[in-house]
Amino acid sequence: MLKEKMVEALNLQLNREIYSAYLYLAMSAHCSYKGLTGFANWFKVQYGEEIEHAEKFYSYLIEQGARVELEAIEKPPMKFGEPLEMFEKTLGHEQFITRSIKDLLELAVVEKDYATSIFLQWFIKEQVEEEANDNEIIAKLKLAGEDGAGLLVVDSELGKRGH
Ligand code: OFO
Repeated sequence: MLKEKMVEALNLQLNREIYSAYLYLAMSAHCSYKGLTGFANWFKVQYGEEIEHAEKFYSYLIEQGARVELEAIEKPPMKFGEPLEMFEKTLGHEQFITRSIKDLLELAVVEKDYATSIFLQWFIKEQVEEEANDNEIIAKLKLAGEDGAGLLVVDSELGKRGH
């Protein structure tokens, strides 16, 4: 059985994952509006991944017979600027999520909650991957610079990201 402190922290993370999904859906809509269909695709796939992350927390709480408490989801911004700025914001958000997962793991270790520690390992690895993907795209966008043709090459590459 999970301790109350842990149930609260896991529910908070569930909310943060849903917010991540919401944020990336808003970014996808913004890119579609600007005609950047490849970027829109990338963020839409990311939205789906975040829903999966949220569902992992949801299922873990259910499996442990713990309370699921769905809190309000914060409204994401509507304006994001140019693609480079968007990916810098994305990286910043993922760094925040990484810290949040690490805090959860620290709590699990302090509480000697071995099951939750093991459950969180997947997220620790996933965050390394997410930050690496964002850094890679940021590097490409920096190379493209102000060059519209370069931006379209990155857009077409991101359009290939599958579900
Ligand atoms: Fe983007 O990894 Fe979940 O939030």
